[in-house]
Amino acid sequence: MLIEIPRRTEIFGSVEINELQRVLKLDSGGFTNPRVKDIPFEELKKVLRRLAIVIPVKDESTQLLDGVLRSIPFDCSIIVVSNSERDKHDLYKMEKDIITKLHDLTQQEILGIHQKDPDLGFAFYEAGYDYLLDKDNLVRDGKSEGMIAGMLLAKSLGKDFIGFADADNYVPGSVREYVLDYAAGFCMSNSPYSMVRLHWRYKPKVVEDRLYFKRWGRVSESTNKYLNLLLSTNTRFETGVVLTGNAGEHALTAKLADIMSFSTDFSIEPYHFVYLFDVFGQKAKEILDLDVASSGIEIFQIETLNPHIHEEKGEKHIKNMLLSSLSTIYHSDLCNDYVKSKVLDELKELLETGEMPGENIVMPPIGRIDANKFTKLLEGQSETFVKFEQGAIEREVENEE
Ligand SMILES: Nc1nc2c(ncn2[C@@H]2O[C@H](COP(=O)(O)OP(=O)(O)OP(=O)(O)O)[C@@H](O)[C@H]2O)c(=O)[nH]1
Ligand SMILES: [Mg+2]
Repeated sequence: MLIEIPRRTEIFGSVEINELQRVLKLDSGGFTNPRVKDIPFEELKKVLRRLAIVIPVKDESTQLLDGVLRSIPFDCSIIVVSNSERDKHDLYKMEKDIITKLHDLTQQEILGIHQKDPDLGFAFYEAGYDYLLDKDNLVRDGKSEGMIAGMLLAKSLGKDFIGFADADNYVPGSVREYVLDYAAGFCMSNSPYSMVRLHWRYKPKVVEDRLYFKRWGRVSESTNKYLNLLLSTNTRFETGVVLTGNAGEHALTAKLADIMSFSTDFSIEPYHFVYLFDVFGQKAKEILDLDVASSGIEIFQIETLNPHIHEEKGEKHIKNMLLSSLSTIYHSDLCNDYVKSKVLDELKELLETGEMPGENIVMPPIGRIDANKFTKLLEGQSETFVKFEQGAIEREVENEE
C-alpha cells in the first residue's frame, strides 16, 4: 500500500494525534519518497494474522452482512456480535447460518454470539463486570456493549489488534480496504498503544435522483468541531486535527483496549478521544500508567480510497448520535464554560429550555477480565455461541514442512 506520511502530529500529553493521511494506492511497487510510505503486502499480511474484526449487527439485511463477512481478508478472525431480533423472526438464526456456511466454504476463523444470550450476561457477571448488564443480568442494548463482548472474544483468541466493521455496508470491496487500512496504521505505529480511525473520502447520498458525493455528515462535522475546540481551549493553540470523532470504522491494539473506558452505545467513538484527553492528556491529574506515559498513545487517521455507502437509519438516529456525541464532550473534565456554552447552542433544538445534556454511561476498562475464562464460560454452555476455527492454515503449514 502507498500511503501519505502525516505532515503534522499534535501532541497532547501522552496522546499523539496524526493528521489525516490519504491512501494513494492500495497496491504499490516499492517506490519510496519522503512524503509517502510504501507498505509491502507481506507486512500488511503479518498484521492481518494478528487482527480480529468485530462486526456489531442489529437487524441488518442478511445480504449486507453476507457481503461484509465475505470481504474480510482470510487471515483475520471475524467476530459477529448480534443484537438482532429473535422473537417475531429469529434473525440471529439466519445470521448463524450465514456464518456457518461461510466457514464451511472458506475455513476462515469465525465466532458469533447473540448480545442477549443469558450465558453472555452470566460470563460478564462472573467476571465482576456488571456495568453493561440490565436488571435481569442480560447485556443491555447498545452498539458499544456488543463491541465490548467482541473485544473480549478477540482477546481470548490471543489477538494483538482489534478492528470494527459495520454490518450495513453495501460495498464489500470497501470493507476489505478498511481492514487493510487498519493494518497499514499498525505497520506505521511505534507504540503498543495505538488506534487507527478511518475517514471516508465521500459518503454518497441520493439527491434529486442522482448520487451526490458528500464529504461530511452533520454529526461528524459537529463532533469534530467540538473535539477540536476542547483541544484548542486547553492548549491555547487552535487546531483542526481531529477529523474522525465518530469513526465507527476503527481499530486499536489489544493493549490499548485494555486500558480504555468505553461510553455506551454510539457515544463510544467520540468518547475515545474524550477519555484519552482527560486521562492521558497534558492536564491529566495523575500519571495512571507509566508504560503508557513513556510509550505514548498514537492515533492515526486515514482517509479511505473508497466511499462509504451504507444503510440510512433516519433523522431520529442522527439526532441521538449528535446528542450523545456532544454530551461526552460537554462532560469532559477539560470542557470549560465557553465550550459548554457552544455545545449547548449547538444542541438547543434537541434539548428543552434549561435542559442539560445527560451524562452517558461509561464502562471501566476490560483489562482485568480474564478473557480465556470468560470465553470458556460460553463454550459448550451458550445456546447462541459459535466458534469455528481456521482450517486452511494448518494445511499450508503441513505443505511448507
Ligand atoms: N451488537 C450490536 N450492534 C448494533 C447495535 N445497534 C447498532 N448496531 C450495529 O452497529 C453498526 C453501526 O450502526 P448504524 O446504525 O449503521 O450506525 P452508523 O453507521 O454509525 O450511523 P449512521 O452514519 O447514522 O448510519 C451496524 O452494523 C448496526 O447493525 C446493538 O445494540 N448491538
Ligand atoms: Mg451505518
